[in-house]
Amino acid sequence: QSGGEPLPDYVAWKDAEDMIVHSKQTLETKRAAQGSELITPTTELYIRNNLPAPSDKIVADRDAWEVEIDGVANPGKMTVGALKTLGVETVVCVLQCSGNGRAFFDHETSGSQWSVGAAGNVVWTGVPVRAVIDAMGGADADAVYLTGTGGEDIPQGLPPESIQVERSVPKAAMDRAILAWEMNGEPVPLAHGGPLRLIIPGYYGVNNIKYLKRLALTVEESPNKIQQTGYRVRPVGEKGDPSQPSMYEMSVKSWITGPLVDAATGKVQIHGVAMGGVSGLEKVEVSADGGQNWADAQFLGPDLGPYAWRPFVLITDLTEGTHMLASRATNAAGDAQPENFPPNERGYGNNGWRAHAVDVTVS
Ligand code: MSS
Repeated sequence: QSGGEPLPDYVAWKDAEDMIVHSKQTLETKRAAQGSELITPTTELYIRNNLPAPSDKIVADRDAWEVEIDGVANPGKMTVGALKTLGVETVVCVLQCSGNGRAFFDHETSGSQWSVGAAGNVVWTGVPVRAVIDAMGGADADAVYLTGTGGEDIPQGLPPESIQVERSVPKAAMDRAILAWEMNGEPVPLAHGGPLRLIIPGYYGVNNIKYLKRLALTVEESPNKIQQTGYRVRPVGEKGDPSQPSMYEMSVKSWITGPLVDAATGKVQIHGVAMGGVSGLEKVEVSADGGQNWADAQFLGPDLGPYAWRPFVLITDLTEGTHMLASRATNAAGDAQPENFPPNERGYGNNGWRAHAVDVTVS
């Protein structure tokens, strides 16, 4: 793994030693840096921007940022300052890009070659979407989706549909969604969507709209490319279309974060992180022989809820030689990670345990 490359200006405050820079708009957290971290420090959380981030002028007066609320009895604009009077809640959830694990597929995929680092566990604080909708007189009866729009400037001459980040999720997600102004105890940095971000716990990263400028209950899904054909799971070689599954709910997943390369013989701590997707974790098993034998790992630290990840550890004996270390999580719904996750055109949703295993040399 490389790392330590110079960081783009808008994220110059991140810890370069812990990041892999794929491009100006895509930075990944190093696997080793994830370690046994309960919460991912903001300074090492990954970055994925489909468009360049807006100017930092939008975070100069955070409480003045306005979000338009539509598809309700009394549509209108609300400032962040006003939202703060409607209610407040904190939720811990995994933020993970749809393409995390893409690098582990055998077929060629376009897009950032993320391994495990396009994911982090984050504490968000904001107002429940439910409270906002209630304050606006309630949702339109015929609404089917909750649609959020990102506040980036659209380059002149381009139709917004072709490029604007706008995503629709089934409206049931509204019950756990929040509009967040705080992340890990600080105002949400511009790079992560400040002044206001839509957070949908349990849903893939793309649905968590940064610089939220509009939130609407809608009858149709967004007409934008990112919704209609982007983030759709389909067979290799096929084009995206609205009939294919959209990247919504995350699946159960785990990976080893250490040791990654070598270890000394004798007792070793094998550690990693695991997530249940949309339900809590039941268990994580670890194998030191490529999946022939498994032992239950121990969770580290408190359970921060069904949408959070949990660090895990197994103390075991390793003998001299090369060992394939693997982890396999099972959630409360009984779903376990598959050995192999089927390839798909854009390389989304990889949670296969074999692809996430590491070969470690013990001497
Ligand atoms: N939002 C906006 N507004 N824009 C953009 O671009 N992106 C997505 C989300 N949101 C965007 C948004 C994605 S795609 C992701 S992952 C996320 O975000 C990330 O985050 P951060 O904070 O980490 O950067 Mo894939 O599924």
